[in-house]
Amino acid sequence: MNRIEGTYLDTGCRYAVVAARFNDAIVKELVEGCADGLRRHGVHDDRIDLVWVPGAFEIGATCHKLVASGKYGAVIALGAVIRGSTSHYDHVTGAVTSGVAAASAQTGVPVVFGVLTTDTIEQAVERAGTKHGNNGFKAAMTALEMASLFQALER
Ligand code: INI
Repeated sequence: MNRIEGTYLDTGCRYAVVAARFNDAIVKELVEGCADGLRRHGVHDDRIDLVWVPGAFEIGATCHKLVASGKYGAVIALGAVIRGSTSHYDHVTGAVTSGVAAASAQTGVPVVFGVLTTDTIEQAVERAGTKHGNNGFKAAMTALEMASLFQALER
């Protein structure tokens, strides 16, 4: 049996990070965690492109444009959608989830879903560098693993 899986070793590829400005106090922490994760695994800043978009709704189309360029080994989507008291939450979470999945499926480039979808700001803070770690750092680990896996699958 051939077992094929990715590693956390840097493949030498470029990475793009798409970050939503909405709830930016939280998203900035995710971006920092993500950059920290990539740097600690040998990815120099000149191989990381950081793209800011207004909100999570705009993430999917932006990821699609980036992966379609063929320049990146993986793209990482970061944002924070917080339920609050409106139904806007459901529309935005639905759009960003399907947008990210479609961008990856249509191009064969891994797109990592590092978007927080929480009921409260406290839950988001807990996932942006406090109690539950930093989702941006975890997204960076997934990006390294998926870039390496897809490289192995092409061999
Ligand atoms: N965008 C977010 O990234 N997070 C949210 O919590 C949010 N809420 O709750 O409204 C949000 N809305 C903006 C949306 O993503 C778009 O930027 C906007 O609708 C313009 O298209």
